[in-house]
Amino acid sequence: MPCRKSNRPLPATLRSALLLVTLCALLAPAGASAGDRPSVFVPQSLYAAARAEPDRGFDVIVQGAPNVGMVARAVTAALTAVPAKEKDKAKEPRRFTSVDAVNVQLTGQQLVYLAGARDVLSITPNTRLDVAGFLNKQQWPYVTGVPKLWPLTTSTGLLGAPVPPTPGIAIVDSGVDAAREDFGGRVTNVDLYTGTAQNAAGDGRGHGTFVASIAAGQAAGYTGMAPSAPIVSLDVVDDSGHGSVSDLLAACDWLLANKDRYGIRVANFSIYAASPATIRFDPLNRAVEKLWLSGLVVVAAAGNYGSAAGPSGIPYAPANDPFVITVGAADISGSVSTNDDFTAPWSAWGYTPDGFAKPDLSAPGRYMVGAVPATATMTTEHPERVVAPGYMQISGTSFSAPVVSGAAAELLALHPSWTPDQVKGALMLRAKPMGAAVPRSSGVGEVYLPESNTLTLPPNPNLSLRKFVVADPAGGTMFDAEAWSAAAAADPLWDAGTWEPGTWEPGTWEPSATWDTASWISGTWEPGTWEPGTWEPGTWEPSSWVSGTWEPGTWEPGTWEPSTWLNGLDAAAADFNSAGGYWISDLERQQVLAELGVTG
Ligand SMILES: [Ca+2]
Ligand SMILES: [Ca+2]
Repeated sequence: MPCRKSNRPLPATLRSALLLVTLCALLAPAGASAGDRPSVFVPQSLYAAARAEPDRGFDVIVQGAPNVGMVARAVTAALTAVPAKEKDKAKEPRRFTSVDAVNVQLTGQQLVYLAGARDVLSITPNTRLDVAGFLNKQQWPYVTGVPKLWPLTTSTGLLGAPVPPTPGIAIVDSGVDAAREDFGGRVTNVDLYTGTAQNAAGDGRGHGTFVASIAAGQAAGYTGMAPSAPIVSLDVVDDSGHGSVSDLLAACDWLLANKDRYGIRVANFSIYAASPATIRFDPLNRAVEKLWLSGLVVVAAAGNYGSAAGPSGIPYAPANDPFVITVGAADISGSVSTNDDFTAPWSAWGYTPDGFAKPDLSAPGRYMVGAVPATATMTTEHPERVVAPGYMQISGTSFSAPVVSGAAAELLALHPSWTPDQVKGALMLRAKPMGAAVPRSSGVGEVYLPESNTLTLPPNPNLSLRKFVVADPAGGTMFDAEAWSAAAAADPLWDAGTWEPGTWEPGTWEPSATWDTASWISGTWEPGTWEPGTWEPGTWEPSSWVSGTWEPGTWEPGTWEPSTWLNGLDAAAADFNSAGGYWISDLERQQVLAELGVTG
Protein backbone atom coordinates (compact mmCIF):
# COMPACT_ATOMS: atom_id res chain seq x y z
CA MET A 1 0.00 0.00 0.00
CA PRO A 2 1.96 3.00 -1.19
CA CYS A 3 -0.12 5.44 0.81
CA ARG A 4 0.17 3.78 4.17
CA LYS A 5 2.13 5.68 6.75
CA SER A 6 5.68 4.45 6.47
CA ASN A 7 8.50 4.17 8.94
CA ARG A 8 11.07 4.08 6.19
CA PRO A 9 13.73 6.78 6.22
CA LEU A 10 12.66 9.98 4.56
CA PRO A 11 13.60 10.25 0.90
CA ALA A 12 16.69 12.23 0.09
CA THR A 13 14.94 14.86 -1.93
CA LEU A 14 11.59 16.50 -1.98
CA ARG A 15 11.27 15.38 -5.58
CA SER A 16 11.02 11.84 -4.36
CA ALA A 17 8.37 12.81 -1.90
CA LEU A 18 6.38 14.59 -4.55
CA LEU A 19 6.52 11.53 -6.74
CA LEU A 20 4.97 9.54 -3.95
CA VAL A 21 2.35 12.22 -3.54
CA THR A 22 1.41 11.81 -7.15
CA LEU A 23 1.05 8.08 -6.78
CA CYS A 24 -1.02 8.50 -3.68
CA ALA A 25 -3.26 10.91 -5.46
CA LEU A 26 -3.94 8.32 -8.08
CA LEU A 27 -4.43 5.41 -5.75
CA ALA A 28 -5.94 6.85 -2.61
CA PRO A 29 -9.56 7.16 -3.70
CA ALA A 30 -9.79 3.45 -4.46
CA GLY A 31 -7.55 2.04 -1.79
CA ALA A 32 -7.85 4.25 1.25
CA SER A 33 -10.32 3.53 3.98
CA ALA A 34 -11.36 5.78 6.82
CA GLY A 35 -8.80 4.13 9.03
CA ASP A 36 -5.76 4.95 6.94
CA ARG A 37 -6.87 8.12 5.22
CA PRO A 38 -3.48 9.46 4.27
CA SER A 39 -3.81 13.15 4.25
CA VAL A 40 -5.59 16.47 4.16
CA PHE A 41 -6.84 18.21 1.05
CA VAL A 42 -5.08 21.53 0.49
CA PRO A 43 -5.15 23.53 -2.78
CA GLN A 44 -1.79 23.24 -4.42
CA SER A 45 -1.27 26.99 -4.66
CA LEU A 46 -2.06 27.45 -0.97
CA TYR A 47 0.22 24.66 0.12
CA ALA A 48 3.06 25.95 -2.02
CA ALA A 49 2.63 29.44 -0.57
CA ALA A 50 2.62 28.08 2.98
CA ARG A 51 5.80 26.18 2.24
CA ALA A 52 7.46 29.23 0.75
CA GLU A 53 6.44 31.62 3.52
CA PRO A 54 6.30 29.80 6.86
CA ASP A 55 5.78 33.03 8.84
CA ARG A 56 3.14 34.57 6.59
CA GLY A 57 -0.48 34.54 7.71
CA PHE A 58 -3.08 32.61 5.76
CA ASP A 59 -6.81 33.11 6.25
CA VAL A 60 -8.22 29.61 5.84
CA ILE A 61 -11.15 27.34 6.54
CA VAL A 62 -10.17 24.11 8.27
CA GLN A 63 -12.78 21.42 7.84
CA GLY A 64 -13.00 18.36 10.05
CA ALA A 65 -13.03 14.78 8.91
CA PRO A 66 -16.56 13.39 8.57
CA ASN A 67 -18.23 12.13 11.75
CA VAL A 68 -15.33 13.04 13.98
CA GLY A 69 -16.20 16.51 15.31
CA MET A 70 -12.65 17.16 16.37
CA VAL A 71 -11.53 19.95 14.08
CA ALA A 72 -11.49 22.66 16.73
CA ARG A 73 -9.28 20.53 18.92
CA ALA A 74 -6.97 19.82 15.98
CA VAL A 75 -6.64 23.52 15.22
CA THR A 76 -5.93 24.34 18.83
CA ALA A 77 -3.32 21.61 18.94
CA ALA A 78 -1.61 23.06 15.87
CA LEU A 79 -1.63 26.59 17.24
CA THR A 80 -0.08 25.26 20.43
CA ALA A 81 2.48 22.98 18.81
CA VAL A 82 3.72 25.62 16.39
CA PRO A 83 3.39 28.93 18.20
CA ALA A 84 3.25 31.98 15.99
CA LYS A 85 5.50 34.89 16.71
CA GLU A 86 3.70 37.54 18.69
CA LYS A 87 3.39 39.87 15.71
CA ASP A 88 1.79 37.15 13.64
CA LYS A 89 -0.93 36.25 16.09
CA ALA A 90 -4.26 36.95 14.50
CA LYS A 91 -7.91 37.06 15.35
CA GLU A 92 -9.65 34.37 17.34
CA PRO A 93 -10.64 31.28 15.39
CA ARG A 94 -14.27 31.27 14.34
CA ARG A 95 -16.11 28.00 14.68
CA PHE A 96 -19.16 27.09 12.64
CA THR A 97 -22.20 25.06 13.56
CA SER A 98 -23.54 24.10 10.13
CA VAL A 99 -20.32 22.40 9.25
CA ASP A 100 -17.50 21.04 11.39
CA ALA A 101 -15.10 23.75 10.37
CA VAL A 102 -13.06 26.62 11.75
CA ASN A 103 -12.05 29.88 10.12
CA VAL A 104 -8.60 30.67 11.40
CA GLN A 105 -5.52 32.59 10.43
CA LEU A 106 -2.58 30.22 10.32
CA THR A 107 1.05 30.87 9.64
CA GLY A 108 2.50 28.88 6.78
CA GLN A 109 4.23 26.68 9.33
CA GLN A 110 1.01 26.02 11.22
CA LEU A 111 -0.80 25.26 8.00
CA VAL A 112 1.77 22.65 7.00
CA TYR A 113 1.56 21.14 10.47
CA LEU A 114 -2.20 20.91 10.30
CA ALA A 115 -2.09 19.45 6.80
CA GLY A 116 -1.37 16.05 8.27
CA ALA A 117 -3.71 16.04 11.24
CA ARG A 118 -5.89 12.96 11.46
CA ASP A 119 -9.07 14.82 12.26
CA VAL A 120 -8.83 17.31 9.43
CA LEU A 121 -10.48 16.85 6.03
CA SER A 122 -9.35 19.95 4.20
CA ILE A 123 -7.69 23.35 4.48
CA THR A 124 -8.95 25.84 1.93
CA PRO A 125 -8.55 29.59 1.50
CA ASN A 126 -11.17 31.82 3.06
CA THR A 127 -11.93 33.36 -0.30
CA ARG A 128 -14.06 36.42 -0.56
CA LEU A 129 -15.97 34.59 -3.27
CA ASP A 130 -18.27 31.66 -2.73
CA VAL A 131 -16.22 28.61 -3.57
CA ALA A 132 -19.38 26.73 -4.50
CA GLY A 133 -19.97 29.50 -7.00
CA PHE A 134 -17.06 28.41 -9.13
CA LEU A 135 -19.31 26.14 -11.06
CA ASN A 136 -21.17 26.69 -14.25
CA LYS A 137 -24.05 24.45 -15.18
CA GLN A 138 -23.26 24.98 -18.83
CA GLN A 139 -20.65 23.14 -20.81
CA TRP A 140 -18.92 26.10 -22.42
CA PRO A 141 -16.52 26.94 -19.55
CA TYR A 142 -15.22 23.39 -19.67
CA VAL A 143 -14.62 23.66 -23.41
CA THR A 144 -12.22 26.51 -22.70
CA GLY A 145 -10.59 24.63 -19.82
CA VAL A 146 -10.76 27.69 -17.58
CA PRO A 147 -12.01 25.82 -14.47
CA LYS A 148 -8.55 24.29 -14.29
CA LEU A 149 -7.12 27.78 -13.80
CA TRP A 150 -9.60 28.98 -11.20
CA PRO A 151 -7.75 27.38 -8.28
CA LEU A 152 -4.70 29.37 -9.34
CA THR A 153 -6.42 32.72 -9.76
CA THR A 154 -9.15 32.88 -7.14
CA SER A 155 -7.44 32.08 -3.86
CA THR A 156 -7.08 34.94 -1.45
CA GLY A 157 -4.42 36.21 0.86
CA LEU A 158 -4.74 37.35 4.44
CA LEU A 159 -6.32 40.64 3.47
CA GLY A 160 -8.96 39.00 1.33
CA ALA A 161 -7.56 40.14 -1.99
CA PRO A 162 -7.11 37.60 -4.77
CA VAL A 163 -3.60 36.21 -5.06
CA PRO A 164 -2.36 36.75 -7.67
CA PRO A 165 -4.51 39.74 -8.56
CA THR A 166 -6.50 39.41 -11.76
CA PRO A 167 -6.31 42.53 -13.93
CA GLY A 168 -9.41 44.59 -14.60
CA ILE A 169 -11.62 44.04 -17.64
CA ALA A 170 -13.33 47.01 -19.27
CA ILE A 171 -16.74 46.22 -20.71
CA VAL A 172 -17.51 48.82 -23.39
CA ASP A 173 -21.21 48.18 -23.76
CA SER A 174 -24.65 49.09 -22.45
CA GLY A 175 -23.58 49.25 -18.79
CA VAL A 176 -23.49 46.58 -16.08
CA ASP A 177 -25.92 45.97 -13.23
CA ALA A 178 -23.37 46.33 -10.44
CA ALA A 179 -25.68 45.15 -7.67
CA ARG A 180 -26.01 41.58 -8.86
CA GLU A 181 -24.44 38.74 -6.93
CA ASP A 182 -22.76 37.78 -10.20
CA PHE A 183 -20.20 40.50 -9.63
CA GLY A 184 -19.61 40.57 -5.88
CA GLY A 185 -19.19 44.33 -5.75
CA ARG A 186 -16.41 44.32 -8.35
CA VAL A 187 -18.09 46.69 -10.82
CA THR A 188 -17.20 50.32 -11.44
CA ASN A 189 -19.74 52.05 -13.67
CA VAL A 190 -18.77 54.96 -15.91
CA ASP A 191 -21.52 56.59 -17.95
CA LEU A 192 -20.13 57.88 -21.24
CA TYR A 193 -23.39 57.95 -23.16
CA THR A 194 -24.13 61.35 -24.67
CA GLY A 195 -27.12 60.57 -26.87
CA THR A 196 -30.67 61.72 -26.23
CA ALA A 197 -32.46 58.40 -25.85
CA GLN A 198 -33.23 56.88 -22.47
CA ASN A 199 -30.16 55.44 -20.79
CA ALA A 200 -31.02 54.09 -17.36
CA ALA A 201 -28.40 53.96 -14.62
CA GLY A 202 -26.73 50.58 -14.42
CA ASP A 203 -27.82 48.66 -17.49
CA GLY A 204 -31.21 49.44 -18.99
CA ARG A 205 -30.56 47.26 -22.00
CA GLY A 206 -29.09 44.13 -20.39
CA HIS A 207 -26.46 43.36 -22.99
CA GLY A 208 -23.48 44.65 -21.02
CA THR A 209 -24.53 42.76 -17.90
CA PHE A 210 -24.71 39.55 -19.93
CA VAL A 211 -21.29 40.20 -21.47
CA ALA A 212 -19.78 40.97 -18.06
CA SER A 213 -21.22 37.80 -16.54
CA ILE A 214 -19.58 35.69 -19.27
CA ALA A 215 -16.26 37.49 -18.78
CA ALA A 216 -16.20 37.68 -15.00
CA GLY A 217 -19.39 36.48 -13.30
CA GLN A 218 -19.07 34.67 -9.99
CA ALA A 219 -22.62 33.54 -9.21
CA ALA A 220 -23.19 29.92 -8.32
CA GLY A 221 -24.03 27.99 -11.45
CA TYR A 222 -23.18 30.87 -13.77
CA THR A 223 -19.48 31.43 -13.14
CA GLY A 224 -17.75 33.34 -15.92
CA MET A 225 -14.19 33.11 -17.15
CA ALA A 226 -12.38 35.35 -14.64
CA PRO A 227 -14.53 35.39 -11.48
CA SER A 228 -12.21 37.59 -9.46
CA ALA A 229 -11.46 40.24 -12.09
CA PRO A 230 -12.44 43.84 -11.38
CA ILE A 231 -14.98 45.05 -13.94
CA VAL A 232 -15.07 48.59 -15.28
CA SER A 233 -18.26 49.23 -17.22
CA LEU A 234 -18.09 51.98 -19.81
CA ASP A 235 -21.72 52.64 -20.76
CA VAL A 236 -22.03 53.81 -24.37
CA VAL A 237 -25.28 52.09 -25.38
CA ASP A 238 -28.80 53.26 -24.55
CA ASP A 239 -31.76 51.22 -23.37
CA SER A 240 -32.85 50.43 -26.93
CA GLY A 241 -29.43 49.09 -27.85
CA HIS A 242 -27.91 51.97 -29.78
CA GLY A 243 -24.88 54.18 -29.39
CA SER A 244 -22.52 56.31 -31.40
CA VAL A 245 -18.99 56.00 -32.65
CA SER A 246 -18.30 59.25 -30.85
CA ASP A 247 -19.06 57.67 -27.49
CA LEU A 248 -16.98 54.62 -28.42
CA LEU A 249 -14.05 56.93 -29.07
CA ALA A 250 -14.69 58.64 -25.75
CA ALA A 251 -14.51 55.20 -24.13
CA CYS A 252 -11.10 54.67 -25.75
CA ASP A 253 -10.00 58.07 -24.45
CA TRP A 254 -11.19 57.16 -20.97
CA LEU A 255 -9.33 53.85 -21.06
CA LEU A 256 -6.11 55.46 -22.20
CA ALA A 257 -6.28 57.96 -19.36
CA ASN A 258 -7.51 55.64 -16.61
CA LYS A 259 -6.44 52.07 -17.38
CA ASP A 260 -3.47 52.15 -15.03
CA ARG A 261 -5.42 53.75 -12.20
CA TYR A 262 -8.06 50.99 -12.40
CA GLY A 263 -5.66 48.16 -13.18
CA ILE A 264 -7.38 47.50 -16.51
CA ARG A 265 -5.45 45.33 -18.97
CA VAL A 266 -8.28 44.00 -21.12
CA ALA A 267 -11.01 45.87 -23.02
CA ASN A 268 -14.01 44.04 -24.45
CA PHE A 269 -15.85 45.44 -27.46
CA SER A 270 -18.91 43.31 -28.18
CA ILE A 271 -19.97 46.08 -30.46
CA TYR A 272 -18.97 47.43 -33.82
CA ALA A 273 -19.55 50.39 -36.07
CA ALA A 274 -22.19 50.03 -38.75
CA SER A 275 -20.13 51.46 -41.60
CA PRO A 276 -17.38 49.57 -43.45
CA ALA A 277 -13.94 50.81 -42.54
CA THR A 278 -10.35 50.61 -43.61
CA ILE A 279 -7.61 50.86 -41.05
CA ARG A 280 -6.15 53.65 -43.17
CA PHE A 281 -8.79 56.15 -42.17
CA ASP A 282 -11.12 54.86 -39.51
CA PRO A 283 -10.83 56.69 -36.17
CA LEU A 284 -12.08 53.70 -34.20
CA ASN A 285 -9.25 51.62 -35.66
CA ARG A 286 -6.77 54.31 -34.74
CA ALA A 287 -8.15 54.45 -31.20
CA VAL A 288 -8.07 50.71 -30.48
CA GLU A 289 -4.59 50.46 -32.00
CA LYS A 290 -3.49 53.16 -29.59
CA LEU A 291 -4.94 51.15 -26.70
CA TRP A 292 -3.21 47.99 -27.90
CA LEU A 293 0.15 49.70 -28.30
CA SER A 294 -0.31 51.18 -24.81
CA GLY A 295 -0.51 47.72 -23.26
CA LEU A 296 -4.23 46.98 -23.33
CA VAL A 297 -5.52 43.71 -24.78
CA VAL A 298 -8.43 44.69 -27.03
CA VAL A 299 -10.96 41.96 -27.79
CA ALA A 300 -13.61 42.46 -30.46
CA ALA A 301 -16.66 40.44 -31.49
CA ALA A 302 -16.44 39.37 -35.13
CA GLY A 303 -20.10 40.20 -35.77
CA ASN A 304 -23.33 38.30 -36.37
CA TYR A 305 -23.80 38.98 -40.07
CA GLY A 306 -22.15 35.77 -41.28
CA SER A 307 -23.73 33.35 -43.68
CA ALA A 308 -23.56 29.61 -44.05
CA ALA A 309 -23.15 30.21 -47.77
CA GLY A 310 -19.59 31.50 -47.44
CA PRO A 311 -17.35 34.19 -46.00
CA SER A 312 -19.00 37.48 -45.16
CA GLY A 313 -15.84 39.49 -44.80
CA ILE A 314 -15.18 41.57 -41.68
CA PRO A 315 -15.64 45.18 -42.79
CA TYR A 316 -16.45 46.86 -39.49
CA ALA A 317 -14.28 48.43 -36.79
CA PRO A 318 -12.93 47.43 -34.35
CA ALA A 319 -13.20 43.76 -35.47
CA ASN A 320 -11.41 44.60 -38.74
CA ASP A 321 -8.27 45.72 -36.96
CA PRO A 322 -5.18 43.54 -37.46
CA PHE A 323 -3.80 44.20 -33.96
CA VAL A 324 -6.82 43.31 -31.84
CA ILE A 325 -8.12 39.85 -31.03
CA THR A 326 -11.21 39.27 -33.17
CA VAL A 327 -13.41 36.45 -31.91
CA GLY A 328 -15.88 34.29 -33.81
CA ALA A 329 -18.66 32.20 -32.28
CA ALA A 330 -18.31 28.44 -31.94
CA ASP A 331 -21.22 26.06 -31.59
CA ILE A 332 -19.94 23.40 -29.19
CA SER A 333 -22.45 20.78 -30.41
CA GLY A 334 -23.49 19.98 -26.88
CA SER A 335 -20.19 18.38 -25.91
CA VAL A 336 -16.98 19.45 -24.19
CA SER A 337 -14.79 18.00 -26.95
CA THR A 338 -14.06 20.40 -29.80
CA ASN A 339 -14.01 17.56 -32.33
CA ASP A 340 -17.64 18.24 -33.25
CA ASP A 341 -17.52 22.03 -32.89
CA PHE A 342 -18.33 24.29 -35.79
CA THR A 343 -18.67 27.97 -36.55
CA ALA A 344 -22.13 29.36 -35.81
CA PRO A 345 -23.75 30.06 -39.19
CA TRP A 346 -24.21 33.78 -38.45
CA SER A 347 -20.65 34.28 -37.13
CA ALA A 348 -18.85 36.63 -39.52
CA TRP A 349 -15.56 35.60 -41.12
CA GLY A 350 -13.38 36.38 -44.08
CA TYR A 351 -11.10 39.21 -45.09
CA THR A 352 -11.21 42.78 -43.91
CA PRO A 353 -11.25 45.58 -46.50
CA ASP A 354 -7.50 45.82 -45.95
CA GLY A 355 -6.94 42.13 -46.61
CA PHE A 356 -6.48 40.68 -43.14
CA ALA A 357 -8.11 37.35 -42.39
CA LYS A 358 -10.48 37.35 -39.43
CA PRO A 359 -11.50 36.16 -36.91
CA ASP A 360 -8.25 35.31 -35.19
CA LEU A 361 -9.83 32.57 -33.14
CA SER A 362 -13.20 31.42 -31.83
CA ALA A 363 -14.88 30.79 -28.51
CA PRO A 364 -18.21 29.32 -27.44
CA GLY A 365 -20.98 31.76 -28.37
CA ARG A 366 -24.14 29.84 -29.08
CA TYR A 367 -26.90 29.08 -26.57
CA MET A 368 -25.04 30.93 -23.85
CA VAL A 369 -26.79 31.59 -20.54
CA GLY A 370 -25.85 34.77 -18.72
CA ALA A 371 -27.08 37.52 -16.44
CA VAL A 372 -29.66 40.08 -17.58
CA PRO A 373 -31.52 42.43 -15.23
CA ALA A 374 -35.18 41.51 -14.96
CA THR A 375 -36.21 45.05 -15.86
CA ALA A 376 -33.88 45.45 -18.84
CA THR A 377 -35.37 45.86 -22.30
CA MET A 378 -33.76 42.64 -23.52
CA THR A 379 -35.79 40.80 -20.91
CA THR A 380 -39.05 42.57 -21.63
CA GLU A 381 -38.63 42.19 -25.40
CA HIS A 382 -37.69 38.52 -25.24
CA PRO A 383 -39.26 36.99 -22.13
CA GLU A 384 -39.20 33.62 -23.88
CA ARG A 385 -35.43 33.61 -23.52
CA VAL A 386 -35.48 33.86 -19.74
CA VAL A 387 -34.32 30.47 -18.43
CA ALA A 388 -34.14 31.43 -14.74
CA PRO A 389 -34.92 34.64 -12.86
CA GLY A 390 -32.33 37.16 -14.04
CA TYR A 391 -30.77 34.85 -16.63
CA MET A 392 -31.36 34.54 -20.35
CA GLN A 393 -30.13 32.27 -23.11
CA ILE A 394 -28.78 34.13 -26.13
CA SER A 395 -26.34 33.51 -28.96
CA GLY A 396 -23.85 35.81 -30.62
CA THR A 397 -20.24 36.74 -31.15
CA SER A 398 -21.01 39.37 -28.51
CA PHE A 399 -20.73 36.55 -26.01
CA SER A 400 -17.73 34.81 -27.56
CA ALA A 401 -15.66 37.97 -27.17
CA PRO A 402 -16.00 38.11 -23.35
CA VAL A 403 -14.96 34.45 -23.14
CA VAL A 404 -11.67 35.56 -24.67
CA SER A 405 -11.52 38.76 -22.61
CA GLY A 406 -11.85 36.69 -19.46
CA ALA A 407 -9.28 34.24 -20.80
CA ALA A 408 -6.86 37.10 -21.39
CA ALA A 409 -7.39 38.34 -17.83
CA GLU A 410 -6.70 34.87 -16.44
CA LEU A 411 -3.49 34.62 -18.45
CA LEU A 412 -2.37 38.07 -17.34
CA ALA A 413 -3.05 37.19 -13.70
CA LEU A 414 -0.63 34.29 -14.04
CA HIS A 415 1.77 36.00 -16.50
CA PRO A 416 1.68 39.69 -15.61
CA SER A 417 4.69 40.46 -17.80
CA TRP A 418 3.03 39.34 -21.02
CA THR A 419 2.31 41.99 -23.62
CA PRO A 420 -0.96 42.16 -25.58
CA ASP A 421 0.88 40.60 -28.53
CA GLN A 422 2.01 37.70 -26.33
CA VAL A 423 -1.47 37.17 -24.89
CA LYS A 424 -2.83 37.01 -28.43
CA GLY A 425 -0.03 34.67 -29.47
CA ALA A 426 -0.58 32.35 -26.50
CA LEU A 427 -4.31 32.15 -27.15
CA MET A 428 -3.87 31.54 -30.88
CA LEU A 429 -0.98 29.11 -30.68
CA ARG A 430 -2.80 26.74 -28.35
CA ALA A 431 -6.32 27.11 -29.68
CA LYS A 432 -7.97 23.76 -30.36
CA PRO A 433 -9.05 22.81 -33.86
CA MET A 434 -12.79 22.85 -34.36
CA GLY A 435 -13.44 19.51 -35.98
CA ALA A 436 -16.62 20.37 -37.84
CA ALA A 437 -15.89 23.98 -38.83
CA VAL A 438 -15.73 25.23 -42.39
CA PRO A 439 -12.01 25.77 -43.06
CA ARG A 440 -10.89 29.26 -42.02
CA SER A 441 -14.27 30.24 -40.60
CA SER A 442 -13.08 29.87 -37.02
CA GLY A 443 -9.60 31.43 -37.32
CA VAL A 444 -6.98 29.19 -35.74
CA GLY A 445 -9.62 27.38 -33.69
CA GLU A 446 -11.16 27.55 -30.25
CA VAL A 447 -9.61 29.10 -27.16
CA TYR A 448 -8.15 26.54 -24.74
CA LEU A 449 -6.59 28.10 -21.66
CA PRO A 450 -4.73 25.31 -19.85
CA GLU A 451 -2.30 24.91 -22.75
CA SER A 452 -1.97 28.63 -23.46
CA ASN A 453 -1.12 29.09 -19.80
CA THR A 454 1.85 26.71 -19.91
CA LEU A 455 3.71 28.68 -22.58
CA THR A 456 6.81 30.48 -21.36
CA LEU A 457 7.50 32.64 -24.39
CA PRO A 458 4.38 33.14 -26.49
CA PRO A 459 4.92 34.17 -30.12
CA ASN A 460 3.93 37.55 -31.49
CA PRO A 461 1.30 37.11 -34.19
CA ASN A 462 1.46 40.86 -34.91
CA LEU A 463 5.17 40.80 -35.61
CA SER A 464 4.83 41.76 -39.27
CA LEU A 465 2.96 44.91 -38.29
CA ARG A 466 5.56 46.06 -35.81
CA LYS A 467 7.84 47.71 -38.34
CA PHE A 468 5.04 50.16 -39.05
CA VAL A 469 4.76 51.19 -35.41
CA VAL A 470 6.24 54.66 -35.08
CA ALA A 471 6.51 57.41 -32.50
CA ASP A 472 3.24 59.22 -31.92
CA PRO A 473 3.63 63.03 -31.83
CA ALA A 474 1.00 62.97 -29.09
CA GLY A 475 3.09 60.57 -27.01
CA GLY A 476 3.83 56.86 -27.03
CA THR A 477 3.62 54.96 -30.29
CA MET A 478 1.11 54.55 -33.09
CA PHE A 479 0.53 52.37 -36.12
CA ASP A 480 1.44 54.14 -39.35
CA ALA A 481 -1.36 52.77 -41.51
CA GLU A 482 -0.34 54.86 -44.49
CA ALA A 483 3.19 53.48 -44.45
CA TRP A 484 1.79 49.97 -44.14
CA SER A 485 -0.63 50.61 -46.98
CA ALA A 486 2.12 51.93 -49.23
CA ALA A 487 4.32 48.96 -48.44
CA ALA A 488 1.50 46.50 -49.05
CA ALA A 489 0.58 48.14 -52.34
CA ALA A 490 4.20 48.20 -53.51
CA ASP A 491 5.12 44.70 -52.46
CA PRO A 492 2.67 41.86 -52.03
CA LEU A 493 5.31 40.10 -49.91
CA TRP A 494 5.70 43.11 -47.65
CA ASP A 495 6.03 41.14 -44.50
CA ALA A 496 8.06 38.17 -45.68
CA GLY A 497 11.26 39.52 -44.14
CA THR A 498 9.81 40.06 -40.72
CA TRP A 499 9.07 36.45 -40.02
CA GLU A 500 11.32 35.28 -37.24
CA PRO A 501 11.06 31.58 -36.52
CA GLY A 502 13.10 32.17 -33.39
CA THR A 503 10.15 33.75 -31.71
CA TRP A 504 8.42 30.39 -31.66
CA GLU A 505 9.30 27.63 -29.33
CA PRO A 506 10.74 24.79 -31.37
CA GLY A 507 8.18 22.18 -32.04
CA THR A 508 5.28 24.00 -30.49
CA TRP A 509 3.69 25.25 -33.64
CA GLU A 510 0.85 23.00 -34.62
CA PRO A 511 -1.25 24.38 -37.41
CA SER A 512 -4.86 23.67 -36.77
CA ALA A 513 -6.94 21.89 -39.33
CA THR A 514 -8.73 25.08 -40.14
CA TRP A 515 -5.80 27.37 -40.69
CA ASP A 516 -2.68 26.94 -42.72
CA THR A 517 0.82 27.99 -41.86
CA ALA A 518 1.12 30.26 -44.86
CA SER A 519 -1.54 32.61 -43.66
CA TRP A 520 -0.01 32.72 -40.22
CA ILE A 521 3.45 33.47 -41.55
CA SER A 522 2.12 36.45 -43.43
CA GLY A 523 0.63 37.82 -40.27
CA THR A 524 -2.82 36.66 -41.35
CA TRP A 525 -2.52 38.89 -44.38
CA GLU A 526 -2.46 37.00 -47.61
CA PRO A 527 -0.50 38.39 -50.53
CA GLY A 528 -2.75 38.97 -53.44
CA THR A 529 -5.96 39.38 -51.52
CA TRP A 530 -5.36 42.99 -50.79
CA GLU A 531 -6.61 45.26 -53.51
CA PRO A 532 -6.85 48.99 -53.16
CA GLY A 533 -10.21 48.81 -54.87
CA THR A 534 -11.66 46.50 -52.26
CA TRP A 535 -12.48 49.41 -50.11
CA GLU A 536 -14.51 52.05 -51.82
CA PRO A 537 -15.11 55.41 -50.21
CA GLY A 538 -18.58 55.36 -51.70
CA THR A 539 -19.64 52.57 -49.39
CA TRP A 540 -19.34 54.78 -46.36
CA GLU A 541 -22.56 55.57 -44.60
CA PRO A 542 -22.83 59.08 -43.24
CA SER A 543 -24.45 57.82 -40.07
CA SER A 544 -22.12 57.54 -37.13
CA TRP A 545 -24.55 55.42 -35.17
CA VAL A 546 -23.63 52.01 -34.00
CA SER A 547 -26.27 49.50 -34.83
CA GLY A 548 -27.67 47.14 -32.27
CA THR A 549 -25.09 44.61 -33.27
CA TRP A 550 -26.50 41.70 -31.33
CA GLU A 551 -29.74 41.67 -33.25
CA PRO A 552 -31.43 40.07 -35.04
CA GLY A 553 -29.04 37.22 -35.69
CA THR A 554 -28.73 36.25 -32.07
CA TRP A 555 -32.39 35.67 -31.32
CA GLU A 556 -32.40 32.31 -32.92
CA PRO A 557 -35.61 30.37 -32.73
CA GLY A 558 -35.44 27.11 -30.89
CA THR A 559 -32.03 27.61 -29.41
CA TRP A 560 -32.90 26.10 -26.07
CA GLU A 561 -31.08 22.82 -25.73
CA PRO A 562 -31.15 21.14 -22.36
CA SER A 563 -28.25 18.98 -23.47
CA THR A 564 -25.90 21.94 -23.22
CA TRP A 565 -26.34 21.90 -19.47
CA LEU A 566 -24.28 19.79 -17.20
CA ASN A 567 -26.20 17.30 -15.16
CA GLY A 568 -24.96 17.74 -11.65
CA LEU A 569 -21.30 17.10 -11.24
CA ASP A 570 -20.34 15.39 -14.46
CA ALA A 571 -16.89 14.40 -15.61
CA ALA A 572 -15.88 17.88 -16.66
CA ALA A 573 -16.80 19.44 -13.35
CA ALA A 574 -15.21 16.62 -11.44
CA ASP A 575 -12.05 17.19 -13.38
CA PHE A 576 -12.00 20.77 -12.16
CA ASN A 577 -12.57 19.74 -8.58
CA SER A 578 -9.71 17.32 -8.57
CA ALA A 579 -7.41 19.64 -10.48
CA GLY A 580 -7.41 22.26 -7.77
CA GLY A 581 -5.38 20.51 -5.18
CA TYR A 582 -3.61 17.38 -4.24
CA TRP A 583 -3.48 14.98 -1.39
CA ILE A 584 -0.52 15.61 0.82
CA SER A 585 0.92 12.36 2.04
CA ASP A 586 1.95 11.80 5.59
CA LEU A 587 5.45 11.15 4.29
CA GLU A 588 5.72 14.54 2.67
CA ARG A 589 4.30 16.27 5.68
CA GLN A 590 6.84 14.62 7.93
CA GLN A 591 9.62 15.77 5.63
CA VAL A 592 8.37 19.32 5.57
CA LEU A 593 8.02 19.44 9.31
CA ALA A 594 11.54 18.09 9.62
CA GLU A 595 12.77 20.87 7.37
CA LEU A 596 11.01 23.36 9.59
CA GLY A 597 12.40 21.82 12.73
CA VAL A 598 8.99 20.92 14.09
CA THR A 599 7.99 17.58 15.51
CA GLY A 600 4.69 16.40 14.03
CA1 LIG B 1 -26.76 51.98 -21.03
CA1 LIG C 1 -18.19 19.94 -28.73
